[in-house]
Amino acid sequence: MTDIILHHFDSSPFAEKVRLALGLKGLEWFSVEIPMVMPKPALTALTGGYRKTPVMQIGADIFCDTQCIAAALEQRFPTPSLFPHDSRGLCLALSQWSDNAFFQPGAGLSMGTNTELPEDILQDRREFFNFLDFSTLEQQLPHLYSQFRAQLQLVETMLADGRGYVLGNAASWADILAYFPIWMCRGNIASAASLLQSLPALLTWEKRMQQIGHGKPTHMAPEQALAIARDTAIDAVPEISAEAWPALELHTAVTVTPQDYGAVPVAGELLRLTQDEVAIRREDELAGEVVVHFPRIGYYVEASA
Ligand SMILES: N[C@@H](CCC(=O)N[C@@H](CS)C(=O)NCC(=O)O)C(=O)O
Repeated sequence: MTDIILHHFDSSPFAEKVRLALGLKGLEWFSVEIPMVMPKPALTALTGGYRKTPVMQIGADIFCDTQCIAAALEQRFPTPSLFPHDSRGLCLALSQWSDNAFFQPGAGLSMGTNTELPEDILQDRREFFNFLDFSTLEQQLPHLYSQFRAQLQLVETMLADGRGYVLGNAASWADILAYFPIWMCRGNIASAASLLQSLPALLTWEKRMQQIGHGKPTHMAPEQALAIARDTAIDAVPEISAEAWPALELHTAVTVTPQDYGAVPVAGELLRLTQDEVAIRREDELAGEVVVHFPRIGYYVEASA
């Protein structure tokens, strides 16, 4: 079973990363729309509590976090590559820049300037985005604009010699990382047009990025995705690498928890622990036996008490 199922919602910038990766690879996929706020019962049945957007499912294997999703897509569908010119390490390292220094001021500006955001979403994100101080958001806006604009300038500089894409002549995960905060800005931040003016190389490249598209999505109901998880055998191969920290045995009961916001621990039995990935096996009433995969970077792995 290699059908790709993406659990996401249209306005999610992190989901846009994965939709573009699917577009870059020209893949067919199934699209399950998830709620923008908690509760998300079908999603958390699959993930064991992880609530962030997006999540990718292939059969009974569930991939959390865009780092992990990019690596899983690349492994299964290597051509065209998300990491051309042997750029895997560079591309994955770049997410520390895009997902934090670039995305976070953009998220603050979205929360602070998009007057169309419904109250339930604002309320949910006030508790969720712990990197923002909502009590002083209004006063922080000029600084957040300055930070976001300075990051846009970095993207302009990356492209200033007229190259087609960040790494040269082929679109890569590096482009997707540099692009997704700009996509968020267009949809959410007041004064987006004036923020984005005077960046000629960025604007030309942005049009190129928009042409990548999203591959070929087909709508799927959440119940169908759960039935697929229940009816499919897990595919993950057990592996504990000798150099992996912490030193834990296969099948140890563990929790995996994001280090940053949305830090809900997911409990299960350790199935994979490498430098790239931690994967745990769990049983769920609705989803059956599943393996939930996370990236290694940015996640706590702890033996359950
Ligand atoms: N590190 C995660 C971050 C994902 C993230 O923050 N997603 C936002 C949406 S764009 C989110 O989860 N928002 C709250 C929600 O969807 O419930 C990743 O790379 O996938």
